[in-house]
Amino acid sequence: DMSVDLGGGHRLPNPLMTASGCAANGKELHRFFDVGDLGAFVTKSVMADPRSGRGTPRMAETPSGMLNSIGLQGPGIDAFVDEDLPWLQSVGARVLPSIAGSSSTEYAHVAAALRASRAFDSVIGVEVNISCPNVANRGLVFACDPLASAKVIALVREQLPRDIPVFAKLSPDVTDITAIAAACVKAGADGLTMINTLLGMVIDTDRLRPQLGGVTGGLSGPGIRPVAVRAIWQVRQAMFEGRIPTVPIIGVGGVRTGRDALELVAAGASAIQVGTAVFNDPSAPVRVLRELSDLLAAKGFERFTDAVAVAHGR
Ligand code: RRO
Repeated sequence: DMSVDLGGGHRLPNPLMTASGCAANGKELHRFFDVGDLGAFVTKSVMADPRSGRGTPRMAETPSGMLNSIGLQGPGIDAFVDEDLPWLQSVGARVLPSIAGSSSTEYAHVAAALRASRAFDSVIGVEVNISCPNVANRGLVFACDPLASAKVIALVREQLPRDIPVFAKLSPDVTDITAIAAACVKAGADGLTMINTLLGMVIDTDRLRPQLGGVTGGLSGPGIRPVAVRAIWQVRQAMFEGRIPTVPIIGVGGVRTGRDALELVAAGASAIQVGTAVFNDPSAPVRVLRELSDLLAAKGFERFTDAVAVAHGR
């Protein structure tokens, strides 16, 4: 039994999710596996208006992972609720929409529009992306400031019914991630997603110029897994010590195998997202689920939640 409940009474059949951004609305991945088989499908962050994103090239590969400077490309919330969400509902997906904004009122507007959607029944929670590294001005990364984070979370929380858990997606690019986590949970976040990409940069040494159109980009993939493990562990430890109210953590960062997923669970996560790995193996999320399930069975666990309880009992 791999099922898990992350709040709001929505029992997910398993803890595996896509990571936001790696599969915009699900159609790309549905060619490779049934997105309804995931615990939940997480969308690319959606903002109020359509956006074309930053200049190209917007992706670069490095030995430790991938850099992206997409810059919040997307259809805007109206097209999302008219087309993307109904399609996800039609294939039986449980959806965790990721939302973004350049002001707290934009986040609130996007959340309210989601709630008014005819396909809202497919939504099992909302992931609030306060940590995109590719906003025009780094000063606008809400997740670098506890007060700004709290304001966004509180406003989004107000727009949504109680049975829709709100997850705050945190940035690893902060001095003390436990302070941001505490601010989000105290403002009403029902859970945390950790972590977004780590700000990085690649230079083309032939041209002696930055490789990405956006100059800097977010690093994802194998190189950030130890950062995710550290961040999740620190926040879980703070919950254990009573410094942060205990809420579920969705772990994300460089997961490519079932063993990687188990590492994030052991650090403190109760669900797992797979992102960059889908670029080499589009079915990676369901493969990781199978591998995690086999690994837990080999360790004698009958239920995923038993493994979570043992891992988090420190
Ligand atoms: O669109 C992006 O450039 C982007 C976003 Br919103 C994010 O949250 N994380 C990331 O690495 N890229």
